[in-house]
Amino acid sequence: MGDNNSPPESPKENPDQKSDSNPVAKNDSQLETIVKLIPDSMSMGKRHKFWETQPVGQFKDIGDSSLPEGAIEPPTPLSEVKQEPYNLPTQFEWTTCDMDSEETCTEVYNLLKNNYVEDDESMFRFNYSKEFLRWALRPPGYYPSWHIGVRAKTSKRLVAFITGVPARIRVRDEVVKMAEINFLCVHKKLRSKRLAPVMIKEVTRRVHLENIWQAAYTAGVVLPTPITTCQYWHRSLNPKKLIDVGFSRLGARMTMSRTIKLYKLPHSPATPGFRKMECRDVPAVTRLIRNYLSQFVVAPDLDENDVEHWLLPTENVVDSYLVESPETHEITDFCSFYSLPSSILGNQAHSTLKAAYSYYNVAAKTPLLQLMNDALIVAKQRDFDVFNALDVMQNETFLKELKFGPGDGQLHYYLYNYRLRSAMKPSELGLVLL
Ligand code: MYA
Repeated sequence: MGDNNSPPESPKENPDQKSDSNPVAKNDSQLETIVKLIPDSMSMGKRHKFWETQPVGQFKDIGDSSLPEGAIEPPTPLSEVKQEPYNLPTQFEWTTCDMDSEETCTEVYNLLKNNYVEDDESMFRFNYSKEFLRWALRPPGYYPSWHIGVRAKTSKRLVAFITGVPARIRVRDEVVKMAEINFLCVHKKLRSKRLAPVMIKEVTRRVHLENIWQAAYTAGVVLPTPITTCQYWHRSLNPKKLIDVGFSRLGARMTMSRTIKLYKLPHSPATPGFRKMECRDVPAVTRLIRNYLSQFVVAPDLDENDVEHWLLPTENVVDSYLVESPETHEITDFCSFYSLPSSILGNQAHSTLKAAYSYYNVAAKTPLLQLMNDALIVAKQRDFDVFNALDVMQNETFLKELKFGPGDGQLHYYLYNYRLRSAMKPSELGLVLL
């Protein structure tokens, strides 16, 4: 399989280094974490002037089993939370981005379209749609004050952005109120000026003002300290376009026509009773998903309102399908994917790569392999070029068989102010962030 590119968030692997030269290896149970972090051990060796001051797992503490699991710092009384925003360099000012406003939403969209995550070779850049941003940023109970922008004072141009949305995340048997932090972006011309730490501190302050003290986030870069490190896998749906734009390469001894044949899919799903999720399915889907997610170490605690928001199909944003037993009409299985195109940079023929991202899938009766093959079929019907999936939950059980190929980068998951006693395997993680 010739896929050689991950979604733009994952960096290319660094050269291997010997694991036994790693001074932080303290016990065997941590070996997996450390081995995963070694390709980025440049980052582990380097100082993190900002992150060293934050309540996050520190590299020096990896493998120290005397440290307790749970909050790293206790909450402070709300009256002690700083009431005024952090200071920005004088030429900038804070703005709260009202995502209901078409004008503001367009400004955010354009900032991200031109400055958000790229792959290492700058071939692709995420191009989250406006509808997607509205969906991602306005879940049940969202706080408008957590949609934070920075403007240039004179031109009023939006030059940076960071967001949080509330979520209940279960870690083992404790459900913790958290913020999911996403869309951290600083305009390309303003990079490396330490704006990001100020933005992170400001979002932290605003989260604290709501009496929330923990957060979850992902990044393609290694920071102190991932709770797990996942890999993206890619399933070609439109191999010719993927090869033409440099997303994948023709495999050794493969011709284009053999490659097209290899990835061909049936025209319609195979599972009897496979259909799009509807509003009336929310209670059954909630039961199915809650039960399924209970097996993972870290997973969202979803109620019916969350399921309605996050999983009910929204055109060009999120797609969900389920299996309704033709005999009993019971909802037995569920699969979903979200739509996140990438701009193709500097290609004459194609400007957009249409990518579907595996979201939450539950195979209670139908074999997972068959369910996911049906998901690929409907994604192909909807004209996606590629179907991406992380190796989280039980995804490893279908990736190879369904002709996904590994990407070349990694996605690291983090918790803020919450320590796990040891890192997890990706298969122990039941959380997908957008
Ligand atoms: S991940 C997506 C991040 N965005 C992009 O990759 C888009 C393209 N890149 C950019 O826009 C900039 O390069 C960014 C950094 C904005 C990323 N997460 O201002 P600087 C640290 C956390 O000089 P810049 C997402 O959105 C870096 O290690 N920290 O750098 C989740 C260094 O600190 P230290 C990061 O390149 C975000 C410092 O920033 C990241 O101009 C979760 C340098 O600052 C990163 N992705 O700007 C945020 N990249 O010296 C954390 C760099 O210590 C949330 N840095 O190494 C934490 C929870 C908060 C809420 C808590 C509530 C209780």
